[in-house]
Amino acid sequence: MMNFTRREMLRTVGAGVATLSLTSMSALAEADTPKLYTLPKLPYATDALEPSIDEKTMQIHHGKHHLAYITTANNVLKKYPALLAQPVDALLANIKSVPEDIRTTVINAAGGHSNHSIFWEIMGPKSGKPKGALAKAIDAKFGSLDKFQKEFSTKGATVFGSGWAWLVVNAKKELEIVQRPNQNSPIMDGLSPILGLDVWEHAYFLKYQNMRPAYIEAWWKVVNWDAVAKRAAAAMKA
Ligand code: MN3
Repeated sequence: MMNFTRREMLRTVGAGVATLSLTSMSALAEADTPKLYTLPKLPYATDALEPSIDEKTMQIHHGKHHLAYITTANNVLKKYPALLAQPVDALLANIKSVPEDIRTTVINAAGGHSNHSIFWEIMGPKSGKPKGALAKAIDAKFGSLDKFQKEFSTKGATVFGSGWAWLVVNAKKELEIVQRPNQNSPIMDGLSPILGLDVWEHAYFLKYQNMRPAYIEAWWKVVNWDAVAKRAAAAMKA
């Protein structure tokens, strides 16, 4: 009886120790393993934006270029789990919190991750037109949708070298069109991007070669205005 009880007790204690050590081991593993960025899935098929954006370009742009930004960002940030633990846009909003020796790489790579995540989101096979509050804001600021699109297209066409044109909500909660070189995110300047146009050659070269304006004209047909309106509403509220 004594033996049995003792054995029982030992077994119970043993199980307790095993449970405890498993728990602390996984807690340790969690603390040691930084939460890495992952490639977001496209919200549509790679051929869904044809003919404006060809499937091959989408496959390479999303599967290779965007992934490369994520890999670089993870490699340089994995030593800083606290920085990686925040959403990428929060990191960019507070870019000065990033150590100086890795800041340029983070601006390029985490910026590239954020920019492309927005880019996939604001495109889609169903384009439509801006509605409601967004339509009103565009008319109030630019005169009409047509005038806005002309101005935005010009901004996109005239980015020198690689970069982006953005429609942002600024600190005064007004719409504004801005250009940014490379992968510099407007979020770093306190702006909320609601529509972004990638004018790096990798975004259009296979189909349009050097004809960036033709790419921009076709791109308007795949802007998902409902997604832009959602971002606008969130930015106006923030
Ligand atoms: Mn790109």
